[in-house]
Amino acid sequence: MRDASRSVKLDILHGKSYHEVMETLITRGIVNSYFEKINRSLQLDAAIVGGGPSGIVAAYYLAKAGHKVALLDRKLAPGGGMWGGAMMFNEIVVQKDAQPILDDLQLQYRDYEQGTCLLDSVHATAGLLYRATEAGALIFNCYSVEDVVYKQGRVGGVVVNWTPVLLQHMHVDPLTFTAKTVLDATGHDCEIARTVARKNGVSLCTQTGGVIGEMSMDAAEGERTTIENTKEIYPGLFVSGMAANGVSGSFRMGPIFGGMLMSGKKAAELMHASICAQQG
Ligand code: 48F
Repeated sequence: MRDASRSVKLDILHGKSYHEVMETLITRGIVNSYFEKINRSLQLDAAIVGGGPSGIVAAYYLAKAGHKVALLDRKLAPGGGMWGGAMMFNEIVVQKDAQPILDDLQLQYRDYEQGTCLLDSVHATAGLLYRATEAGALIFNCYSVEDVVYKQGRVGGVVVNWTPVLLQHMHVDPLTFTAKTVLDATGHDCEIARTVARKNGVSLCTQTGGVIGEMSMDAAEGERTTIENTKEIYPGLFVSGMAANGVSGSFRMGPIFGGMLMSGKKAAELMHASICAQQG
């Protein structure tokens, strides 16, 4: 028997077959909209590699300052190590020093002890992603940054490929997004800093000139140094979050996230200054 709701859709689509038209409409909308998004990202002010808390916060403040920002994350769901709280207990601790950032991003928190507060980690991660995209940052998920654009002694963009292509070891060449500034927010592995040092034989702005690698856990010290270590480690290349401590050989800190948020904000401020200086 013929379904009445289907014949209404046939009318709406000017009498053409529902199956013919609707599928094409859906595909055309997605393809055109997606390629328009890529086109807008070919020449960026800031390319942010890694969508953990520090990268998302950096994307939020840079987009809010009016810059062209894209954040690339290899996972289907950006958010890095924040979704799962600690050992999948989905709560996180944030110091009050980072409260202005929580307020800027309109995240909900409850007071805890000794100048800290508690947040639901799913609410916090979803909230960061929502506010960053609302501010105008474009997020490309399932993108792995496998290299950088490197010209005249400066990092000038990112070389990207689909994560499934890399996982399957397919021999497929990448594409590039150029950028005035690049942020390594890749977390514990400091992937972009390692790649820049290894491939180009250059010295980074660290005690050894290379990626030193992170130390074991000291929550208070790790939090303090994450912010201190957030800097431009090579012309055009900045580091934030756990990558900042990894590059400079400092401590990990576990499920306390104020340092990550403040590091992301500091990275955005440094990158903003660099973008403005390049614009003259
Ligand atoms: O590790 P991650 O959450 O970065 P973060 O901002 O925060 C660290 C904390 O989550 C936690 C901690 C607590 O205080 O120590 O670990 O430093 O997120 C890093 C993101 O980068 C992505 C990865 O999928 C993750 O979402 N990523 C890593 N390498 C690449 C990448 C790459 N080469 N290309 C694209 N994305």
